[in-house]
Amino acid sequence: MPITLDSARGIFPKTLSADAVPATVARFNQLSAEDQLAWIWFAYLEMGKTITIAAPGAARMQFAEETLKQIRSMTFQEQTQVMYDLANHADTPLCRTYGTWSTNIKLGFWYQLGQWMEEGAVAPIPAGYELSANATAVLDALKGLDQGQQITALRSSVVNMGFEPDKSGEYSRVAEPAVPPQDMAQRSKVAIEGITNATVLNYMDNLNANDFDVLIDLFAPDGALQPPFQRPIVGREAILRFFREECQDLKLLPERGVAEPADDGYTQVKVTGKVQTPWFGAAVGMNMAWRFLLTPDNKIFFVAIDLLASPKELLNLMR
Ligand code: ECH
Ligand code: GLY
Ligand code: GLY
Ligand code: GLY
Repeated sequence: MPITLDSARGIFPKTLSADAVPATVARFNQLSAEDQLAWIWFAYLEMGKTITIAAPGAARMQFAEETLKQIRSMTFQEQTQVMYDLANHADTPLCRTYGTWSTNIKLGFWYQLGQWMEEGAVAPIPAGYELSANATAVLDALKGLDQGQQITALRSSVVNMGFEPDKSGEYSRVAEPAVPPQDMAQRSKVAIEGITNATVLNYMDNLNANDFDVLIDLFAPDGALQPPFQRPIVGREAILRFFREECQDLKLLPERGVAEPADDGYTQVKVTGKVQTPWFGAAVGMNMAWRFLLTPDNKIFFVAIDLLASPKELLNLMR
């Protein structure tokens, strides 16, 4: 059977990903805008008991600054309306601006609003707001997930807000500037039990070093990368843009893996381990798998990154 993107997506089918995350997000999406905002607020307070979000860097905040200033100068009623509009995906200028921002700018924007809500400079979620029964049930579901899954669900609720521009037409995306790759002298090398494949090791090391130009050379021209719960991103150009916009300062801590021959001289490799995001640092270790399909000349034809259902999955290297 010739290898295709579709067949590649099915390698290591026994990998159990955290389906509870999209399930929770789907239930969240059914809630009213009012409930959604209060739900996020309560989820955020709950999480804040055990972990803190790192303040976003200035490079990131400058893009949201104008919008934030504008919101800060509004009345409480207007501020509340803006938040409802964002949750409702309303077609307003502000919701359109939000839609052009990268994930990290969106998160930084809400981080700032959250601070201001706590300080009383921005309209708070009304004290004593009572979540609907549905929203309470979805919040309970969230509390039952592990922390990596909780922050993933929280992030997607933020990413989905605003007015999504038509990505086929003219549309200017706004992302923070790329950081320079880490100094050679400061780089460390991963060691993965059971794996000696140079492409896989270089993938981890170059992503950890923010060395995206070298990283992208590991991919075949028609290669694809599938982030957790998303469709594959296809082709070097699109993958490189994703790395620059969304993948700065990640920490990949792969632990073990298995490599096996596949059809047509390809090799399939599964690696499991932890990943840390700069937003939470070492406080949250997400349980992840990487499923690679490598061409006969050892280029990445496909890699899927999965958020795992449980820590037990870290030991599952079965086909
Ligand atoms: C308040 C109330 C009103 C409404 C809102 C509020 C604010 C909410 C805030 C939420 C902040 C949430 C944050 C979440 C961050 C989550 C980050 C995650 C990162 C995961 C990254 C992974 C990377 C994996 C990858 C690997 C690869 O090999 C290739 C690339 C890639 C409360 C005011 C909204 C402030 C900060 C989950 C898994 C390993 C695929 C990227
Ligand atoms: N401290 C979160 C970030 O800037 O990525
Ligand atoms: N935006 C995909 C991920 O970081 O998981
Ligand atoms: N989405 C990349 C990060 O967690 O910062």
